[in-house]
Amino acid sequence: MIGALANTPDLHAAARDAMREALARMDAGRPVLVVSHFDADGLAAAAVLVRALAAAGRRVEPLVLGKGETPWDAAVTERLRERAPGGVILADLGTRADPVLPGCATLVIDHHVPTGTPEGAITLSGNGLSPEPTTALLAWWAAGALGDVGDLLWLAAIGLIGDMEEGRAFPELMQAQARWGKTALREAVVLVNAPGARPPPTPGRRCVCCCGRTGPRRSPRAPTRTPWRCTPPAPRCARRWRRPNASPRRCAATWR
Ligand SMILES: [Mn+2]
Repeated sequence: MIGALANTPDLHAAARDAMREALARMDAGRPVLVVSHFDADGLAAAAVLVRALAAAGRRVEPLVLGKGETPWDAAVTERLRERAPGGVILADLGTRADPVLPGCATLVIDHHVPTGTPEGAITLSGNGLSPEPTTALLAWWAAGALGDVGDLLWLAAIGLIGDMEEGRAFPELMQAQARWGKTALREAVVLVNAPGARPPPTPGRRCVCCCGRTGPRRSPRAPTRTPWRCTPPAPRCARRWRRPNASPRRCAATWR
């Protein structure tokens, strides 16, 4: 095991300490950039971190990476640098030795097999723990340093359910299931991981269907019904198609 959770009797306290130390290293005058994977665990971790940091009065911005992107890609690194963050939190994106933004305070929260120990960063790795906490749960433990995060526990559960193999029992999951309902949490994970889900657009990408170039598009599931229309009418792509009296659905269009 590597990082702040290795050889500690109290994982929760160690995670909170790591968050405190990471924030102390960051420039509080500039936003914390929370960079995350786009799956249920990564999104839930980002949501926990952004909400908890904002509630604690920190400036914070999320950045969800697209499919196939890593923070170590030159193009992604450039996007991170352009944001001029006061610090970076990498959530569920893997654990590597190379710093993403050298000189910028970094907290790595992850549970994948590390390929190295992050240089100059504080690391919360769940890899090697049994049971293995997912990134959203690690983030929730760490966010405890910022105040009461009890109301965000459902997000940790989303990450656990999204990534978890059968039989891994965390008390946090059972608490969340008792409070919000097993079915509701499972359905939320299914929605987040819906087959039509696409990573969010990166700057410069446009959604073909929502930009008016190809006009309204028929639902692939109901090709004979009224065409789906994009609401709001395409000043910015909202990634969702709506029709009257229907719940929002994910846009199945391609990004380019
Ligand atoms: Mn994960």
